[in-house]
Amino acid sequence: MEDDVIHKGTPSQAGVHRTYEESLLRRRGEILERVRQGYEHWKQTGVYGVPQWLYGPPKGKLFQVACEDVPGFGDTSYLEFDAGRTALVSIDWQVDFCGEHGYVDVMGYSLDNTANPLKYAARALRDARLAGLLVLHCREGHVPDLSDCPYNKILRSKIIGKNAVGIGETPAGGLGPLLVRGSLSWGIVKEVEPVSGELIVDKAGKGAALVSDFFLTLQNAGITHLILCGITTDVCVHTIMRQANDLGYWCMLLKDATGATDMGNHEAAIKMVKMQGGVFGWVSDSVRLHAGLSAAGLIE
Ligand code: C5J
Repeated sequence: MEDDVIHKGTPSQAGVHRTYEESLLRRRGEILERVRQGYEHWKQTGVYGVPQWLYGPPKGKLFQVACEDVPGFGDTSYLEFDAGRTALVSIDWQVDFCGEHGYVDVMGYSLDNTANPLKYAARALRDARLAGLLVLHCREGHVPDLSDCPYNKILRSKIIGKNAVGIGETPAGGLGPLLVRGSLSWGIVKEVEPVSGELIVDKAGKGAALVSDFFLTLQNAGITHLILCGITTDVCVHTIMRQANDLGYWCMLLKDATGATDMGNHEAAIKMVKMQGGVFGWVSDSVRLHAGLSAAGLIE
């Protein structure tokens, strides 16, 4: 009995030579082979295909949408989507960003640039609903006690706001406190309001990654591809698109269904997406989305 007792551990050579780097190199070989196949497919068809090796068999019908200036300016390629893994993301169409006496109006910007794209966003929403795509709306806003709003964000809004009205305060003629959850000014405008069953994510900031359950919601819904519309192109839309792109989502921005407080910023933001062969994803519009869904028989 006494002989079975271990009085001290015995040195061993096992595991001294790590296989970690070796297995990483094996994985790199597999990935580069998949990329080579994807590249051949694109060369033959002009399509950035859904990687079924990565996501599994399609959960819905596949459809393709023409995207502009990709891989280079003046070129056209097609982005392929699986209708069962695609979400239309409708970003921050709130009175605060495109309606009277809202946050943007109080800062003194014309509402034209942010309200005009509503017509195209409404079309994209209608088509996405008819095609059975998941629709997710988001809203920027803060809890009524402003405990989730950075002090400097409130301060800056008060300094630029007409009559020193900033976040958390109600301007003359306004519908409620600016950018505060539950206020009518924070609500999504009628033209693109959510319908029953659609997802709504509230975010306490411009992006979605650190300040909301946006990505968890998409992940739980099995979403891999995003079609983005909303306001503003250069702020919330761009931030969310960049965050999603970094996480590997395939992002396509509908350029006619998005707008900025400044037209120059809007144009620049669209161009930025297209640089480097699509550094943040792909750019298309509601007309080409309609054509792609229609060609796949998902809508009339
Ligand atoms: C801004 C947004 N522009 N939703 N917010 O402050 O883009």
